[in-house]
Amino acid sequence: METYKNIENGIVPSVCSLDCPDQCGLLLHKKDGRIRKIEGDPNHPVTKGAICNKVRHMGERIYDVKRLQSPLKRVGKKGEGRFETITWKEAIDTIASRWKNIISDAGAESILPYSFYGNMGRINSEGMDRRFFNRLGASQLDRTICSVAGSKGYRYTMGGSYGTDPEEMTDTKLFIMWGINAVSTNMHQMMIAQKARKNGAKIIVIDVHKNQTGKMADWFIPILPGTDGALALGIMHILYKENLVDRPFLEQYTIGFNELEEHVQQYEPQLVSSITGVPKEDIYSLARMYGETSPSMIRIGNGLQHHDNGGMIVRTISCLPALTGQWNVKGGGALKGNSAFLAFNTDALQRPDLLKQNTRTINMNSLGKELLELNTPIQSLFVYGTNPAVVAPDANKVRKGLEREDLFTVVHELFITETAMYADIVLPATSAFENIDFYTSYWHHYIHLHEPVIHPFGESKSNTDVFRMLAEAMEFEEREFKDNDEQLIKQSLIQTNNPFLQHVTYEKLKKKRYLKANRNSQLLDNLKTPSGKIELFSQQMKEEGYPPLPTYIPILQESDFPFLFVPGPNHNFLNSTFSHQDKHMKLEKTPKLFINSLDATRLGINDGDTVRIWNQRGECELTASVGEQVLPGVVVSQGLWSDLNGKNHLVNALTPDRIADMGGGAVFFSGRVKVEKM
Ligand SMILES: Nc1nc2c(c(=O)[nH]1)N[C@H]1C(S)=C(S)[C@@H](COP(=O)(O)OP(=O)(O)OC[C@H]3O[C@@H](n4cnc5c(=O)[nH]c(N)nc54)[C@H](O)[C@@H]3O)O[C@H]1N2
Ligand SMILES: Nc1nc2c(c(=O)[nH]1)N[C@H]1C(S)=C(S)[C@@H](COP(=O)(O)OP(=O)(O)OC[C@H]3O[C@@H](n4cnc5c(=O)[nH]c(N)nc54)[C@H](O)[C@@H]3O)O[C@H]1N2
Ligand code: SF4
Ligand SMILES: [Mo]
Repeated sequence: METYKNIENGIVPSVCSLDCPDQCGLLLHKKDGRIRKIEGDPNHPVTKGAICNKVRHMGERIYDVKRLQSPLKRVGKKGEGRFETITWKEAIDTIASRWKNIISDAGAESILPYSFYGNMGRINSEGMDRRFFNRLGASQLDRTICSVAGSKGYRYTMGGSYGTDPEEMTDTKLFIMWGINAVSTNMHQMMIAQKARKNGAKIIVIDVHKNQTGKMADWFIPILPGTDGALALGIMHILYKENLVDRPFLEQYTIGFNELEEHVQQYEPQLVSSITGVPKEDIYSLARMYGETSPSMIRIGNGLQHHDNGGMIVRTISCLPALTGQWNVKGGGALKGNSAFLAFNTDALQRPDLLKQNTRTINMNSLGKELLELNTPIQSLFVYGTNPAVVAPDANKVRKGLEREDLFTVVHELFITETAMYADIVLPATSAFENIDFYTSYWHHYIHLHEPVIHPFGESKSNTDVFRMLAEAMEFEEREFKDNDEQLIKQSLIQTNNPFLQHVTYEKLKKKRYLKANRNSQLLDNLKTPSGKIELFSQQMKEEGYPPLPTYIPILQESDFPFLFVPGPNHNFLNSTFSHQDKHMKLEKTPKLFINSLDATRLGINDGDTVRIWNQRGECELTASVGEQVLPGVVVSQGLWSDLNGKNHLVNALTPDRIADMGGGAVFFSGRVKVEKM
């Protein structure tokens, strides 16, 4: 069979590699060997032929003239962006010799890999790289920037990232989109909800911003940032009091329901209203609607857990479907993440056994601090699949760290990003279209195999190839570094203990391209909590120093600056990806700051004014959007914009690098700022 990449003219199947829950099946139209058109695979059971605008215009990015073609070395000052082309041999030799010196001087722990999921392909994002850095004995990176606080909170209740199958939600009667901008960030979730709406379902959105999703809701409930835990407890208070709980379910499948009943008595709707800003009557209506409608579904987003108390918020919300017995109803329950259904053999892929010595672990959210303050300094940084100069919190600190003359930085990228501007060596990366890999969604239940659909761009190389080259240059003899990509995938799919994936093999996947996790083994009988039940009371939490019952803990009041600042992602970028493409920038127009008209009037700010927002960490300039989309005292921006164009658009200059209550998570949305007209 002709491989897809060799097909010059025709339609070839692909998968979207971006860090997005939908993980769409794609069809690429090729002409003269180039991708001319990208569309959703109409036969894919979840994608159903629809994809987002961002990826429909992915070609702009793949063939962008700015895309890197060959390795570079720095010739100017750090951050200046002056580079000279070098060969792969010179690049790899330079890295290996610098690392050998660093290791003999200060130990391998002085080297830090820094990566995230710019490409969700498993072998490229967490395969050969993990083997390499384990064998090297480098510092370990705790990859906490995205969803870890909430996932940990959810796990205390449910035992892992197990939720409702989105394909079962077509008959759901109530959707609560809680802290998720699904229209922009999970469009197929919204498509499913809208289809259900045609059969009478209601869509409630609880958010701090009446954004793309809030505007489509049947009922939008604005809430003050970081207070959702209190709202969930207020709902529980009413559910118990009005006997809207499913007692037989609670008795059979949960522990702690009696303790919880007593505990939530303190969360009187009046008190909850004063904390959350949600009127008391609305709390009653919401609780009754939730208690009386079935099937009901809570889609728990990522936004509401980017707070100091984000873990506890998700821990708390995830107790609600148990109270109403919704886990026993088709299309009912909750969905924070579904990755556990597709858990594969990470040990076989990543080989933690190759790590022979004790090494320190560094939280990726503290990058700036760790670059500047560690006693045993990080001497070399290897960045791939992420753009920390823009996406990591407290960005000015990150950049100060990256500026260190004694830091040897390598960046493997498709573009000269803001981070690559600080690199000593830049290596050109293939796009996911150019690679073989497998993909496991964290929302739907499909695992995909992707075969290369185009040839590598210029001299670019995949992550797995780069780490194989580095292994050779570092003289690692183990055969684990000789495994090719196909072998890496096969090893990952040798299942050990995931009952939902036993039927999946490489051969089957190659034949079918995607396969669905098998949910015939019952979730409620296989819960991975210590008790095997849904834990409304968690002894484990108690032992780890948390309140064992869901509890409202406010976010830190970090300063007296008047506004809480919520800088989320936007519709046309994917984090900072696409923020360099003219097409996507034009679609997104300008970076806005949403502010309530009461606040704007008081500050003399009109719609469309340029405003400066600032705090103790930094500042940036945005365009005011005045109205009722946010509550007074809250300002919201959208998008991780580039500042390479000299524009002062770096929102993370203002975000705190504190660590959330659980899992070492990020707290992007718990910072305070001042706003003034320019
Ligand atoms: N178009 C697009 N899609 C994306 C991304 C992107 O950048 N652009 N990023 C991808 C990634 S990596 C992720 S993690 C997901 C994230 O996507 P989502 O899960 O949607 O998370 P966010 O967009 O960060 O935040 C969701 C909502 O939470 C709200 N929010 C903030 N604080 C609070 C709070 O305290 N309470 C409540 N109730 N709401 C709050 C924000 O206003 C926002 O509307 O999207 C993925 N998909
Ligand atoms: N203020 C604020 N900050 C945030 C967030 C927020 O909501 N607000 N969201 C946070 C969240 S949830 C996340 S997940 C992070 C995401 O932040 P990042 O993980 O940094 O995501 P991107 O900005 O998309 O950067 C991914 C980079 O990987 C590169 N890349 C893509 N494919 C490959 C490949 O195959 N190999 C290599 N070597 N490189 C590749 C891309 O070119 C791109 O520059 O941002 C976080 N930062
Ligand atoms: S970014 Fe998300 S919605 Fe867009 S094509 Fe990729 S997986 Fe689908
Ligand atoms: Mo994320």
